[in-house]
Amino acid sequence: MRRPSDLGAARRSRAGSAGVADGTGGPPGEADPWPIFRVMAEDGSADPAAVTLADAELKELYRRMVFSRQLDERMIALQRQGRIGFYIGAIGEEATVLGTAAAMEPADWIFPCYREHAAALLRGMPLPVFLAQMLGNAGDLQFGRQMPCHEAWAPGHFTSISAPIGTQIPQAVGAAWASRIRKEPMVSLVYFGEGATSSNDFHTGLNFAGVHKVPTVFACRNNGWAISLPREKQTASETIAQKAVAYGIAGERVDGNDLLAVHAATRRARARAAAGEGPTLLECVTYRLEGHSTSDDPKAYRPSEAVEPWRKKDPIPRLRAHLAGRGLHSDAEEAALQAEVKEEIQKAVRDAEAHAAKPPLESMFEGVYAEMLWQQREQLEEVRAAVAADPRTADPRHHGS
Ligand SMILES: Cc1ncc(C[n+]2csc(CCOP(=O)(O)OP(=O)(O)O)c2C)c(N)n1
Repeated sequence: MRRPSDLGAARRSRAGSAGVADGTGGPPGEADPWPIFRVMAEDGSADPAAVTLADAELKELYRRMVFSRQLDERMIALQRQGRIGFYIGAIGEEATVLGTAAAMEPADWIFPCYREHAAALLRGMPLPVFLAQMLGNAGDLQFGRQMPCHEAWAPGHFTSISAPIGTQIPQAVGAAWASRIRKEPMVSLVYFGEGATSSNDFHTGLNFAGVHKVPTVFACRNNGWAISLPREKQTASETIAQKAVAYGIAGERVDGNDLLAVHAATRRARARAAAGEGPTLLECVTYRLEGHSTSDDPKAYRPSEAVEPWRKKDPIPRLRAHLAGRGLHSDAEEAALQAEVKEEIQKAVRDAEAHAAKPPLESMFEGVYAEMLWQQREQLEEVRAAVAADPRTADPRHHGS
């Protein structure tokens, strides 16, 4: 990891370098100032001394990675069948999402981007509540006001998914700064893609956090693409991690498909933040294996040959190979796990769809202000009258509570 004290040296080394970068952040013939931190080789092998997670934790995180993959696949299928309106997932990025989230403490707050559903579930969000948000039914804590995939789970300190790019970054910094003032031991973790590192909010958040040594971990999922824009066209910076230099904070590149490395790097970043040593920008190098969302067709701009090398680096088989190599996971256990996860998701979807009640009509107007304004009361009456007069809404489920 580059700490502020040795960032100047890194920068000079980069500035004085000649030759063509090889795309991994280092020019030929020179020590790479932004090496990728890795614990597990691509075949899953690792130095046992470098493994910082206990066997049971590792197995649990593997199960969650499998769960995340299956949930994403199932939700995409539901969207294709017209059963939910929209989905955006994390296929290929599971190690980045879970490795970071699992390294935080329960009191810490997570400020997600929009691919971190596995982190919401890790923080205790019940699957039925997640699915209710997906369907916008009466079980949805947000009363169907948000697009699908915009869950929030306050009991687990998981704020609402943030679709406007980068806005969650200064929010995470503000929350951590407030905790610091109150002397609470909270560190915030904020997620964003590499595209968001070109946003105003990235600058605002990292600048403030750098100046005030705010306890925030900035987790960039560098998945190579901002919808159809490849990383190379997003920023002229050779790496995302080196953007930390400008803010005087620590930066580190991590193999985002290596759960062990992501977890260890996040633990270090959290420890630094908690000790008052300031924030860290973690660049988790990973890849978006599928489309941006269900509204996207990557075939329009990305040849499948570009994806193939990354399929071979899939974080799930890699961790499976690691576990198998250490005698912690067998083929029979894998088959049982896949079947068990499939059944759990299928059953939860069945139950969620059977719960067909819609959110009450009133919920459109409640909760906007502490008390409804006369304008809202008037609008509510208007909607009630319109619904009552419309034969298409004779279904009592449309009539609210
Ligand atoms: C302020 C704003 N501008 C544009 C968009 C449209 N948009 C949605 S996702 C996205 C790309 C984001 O890419 P990146 O930050 O790399 O995250 P990734 O989707 O790859 O995880 C854009 C431009 C938006 N949501 N918000």
